[in-house]
Amino acid sequence: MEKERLFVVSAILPIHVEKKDKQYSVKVSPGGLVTALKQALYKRQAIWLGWAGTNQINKELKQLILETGKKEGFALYPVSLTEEERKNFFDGFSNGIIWPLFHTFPAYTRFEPEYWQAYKKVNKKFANYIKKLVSKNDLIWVHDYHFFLLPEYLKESGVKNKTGFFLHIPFPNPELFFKIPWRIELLEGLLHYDLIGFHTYIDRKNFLDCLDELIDGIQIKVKEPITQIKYKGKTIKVGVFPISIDFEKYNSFAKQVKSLDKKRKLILGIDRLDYTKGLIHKLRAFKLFLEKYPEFHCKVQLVQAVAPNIKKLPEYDQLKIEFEHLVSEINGKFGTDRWTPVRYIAGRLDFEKLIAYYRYSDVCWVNPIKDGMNLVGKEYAAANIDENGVLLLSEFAGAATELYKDALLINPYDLEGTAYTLYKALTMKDNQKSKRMKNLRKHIQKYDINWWSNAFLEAAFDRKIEDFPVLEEDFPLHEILQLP
Ligand code: GDG
Repeated sequence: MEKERLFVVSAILPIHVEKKDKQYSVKVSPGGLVTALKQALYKRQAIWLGWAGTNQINKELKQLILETGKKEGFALYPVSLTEEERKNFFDGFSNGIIWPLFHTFPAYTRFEPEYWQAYKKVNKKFANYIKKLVSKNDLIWVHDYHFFLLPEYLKESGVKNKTGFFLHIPFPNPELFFKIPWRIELLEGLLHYDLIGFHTYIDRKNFLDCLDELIDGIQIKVKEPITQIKYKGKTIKVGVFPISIDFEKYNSFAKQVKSLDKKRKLILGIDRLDYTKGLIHKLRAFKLFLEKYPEFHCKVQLVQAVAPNIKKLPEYDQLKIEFEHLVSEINGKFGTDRWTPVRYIAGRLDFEKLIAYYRYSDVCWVNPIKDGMNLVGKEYAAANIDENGVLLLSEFAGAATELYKDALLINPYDLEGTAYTLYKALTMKDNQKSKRMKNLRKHIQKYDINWWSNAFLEAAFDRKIEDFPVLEEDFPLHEILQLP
């Protein structure tokens, strides 16, 4: 009997392609999803399908991508898109409609009909690629908001494999979701998956409420841990699987990092440049904090790293300008020749520096307006091995549904409340800090990334990571990808 392999689909492959002097180089990017799936993929006969981040896929690059995957022990397969498809599918439907709306930013949406056409077209394209590569028993795990329609097209093209879907971003309530002109098609598309997974119970509730109001004849039986839906003779499972991190990696790396040359208390922010991350609200609350608590002048510094966003949309340029303006305003108003209140790092920190900041910062400030999960708070706790830090966490991050007891929760819209909670974090007694941090670390260690992958795979396919076939010494890449 043919073995069941794991077939992963994400919009973008977890790689970074560079071209220098007409020579390509390809590296696997150390993003969250790779880490999450590494154990299930590594040296197993898994295939990962996605767009390579460039439209210029030639034979040489394709080969290089295959070889890069091979080194990691799994097959990477690039999907080709035209520039128009890329623009209307990524910038248009995915990041110009779903991303802002699902993160409660309806004013940023543009419901252009050509975006919808591209979304359908690219979902169909992915279905055709999968059809070519999939074997009868493969289990297909699809990731994120780019693929609501994919399982329907897979069925239409005769692919009958089991499919599981995980949404990495929040699911909105009906009032927001109903704005989408193609709302019924999106829900009906999703209902072709065998399992649909969310980060939180709130997301699941929102999804079920939308189904209940929009889909005639649907039967929903809310049950823990897995809810069952019956629709058109099919049973669809819905579950809650809060994603996590590789706790051991952060915990053990933190033991090796060099100490920071610290002159004052550090408040740390690690974010991608995105309007969902609450960066402007954070700076405004910090400004208020400095106004209200002058005793902290010269004694604290907000270190805020802002990693660039690959999404090229006007909202991001605008955000960068506004953010940088506010940094200068705060530093100009409160700073002295010896003290810069906000240390803004424009760009990605290398991993070692990131871990050093996690270990030695007194407070980590996670301030999203809305976030599916947000892994930064979990990483901070895992690397805070001296157990003397405090996590300041927005109640609108998925992580708050798990960490609410031991983090200090904030409403990022409430600037006064946030400034006061920051004050509480900075003045908290050592025994309180260590008690809270111990509890956070215990929870994150128990519910780590392996817990997450296994919980999803078990619910979707009744399989665990170790059930997937291991590769022989010589990786038969061409055979796996059925290439000539
Ligand atoms: C989505 C959902 C959900 C950031 N700056 C630097 C850096 N990072 C790393 C962090 C962390 C990751 O980026 C960001 O994690 P998020 O959880 O915020 O992820 P998103 O990219 O928003 O993605 C989110 C996630 O999917 C998983 O389901 O949690 O809600 O939006 O790992 O460490 N890493 C380094 N330098 C930086 O400057 N090295």
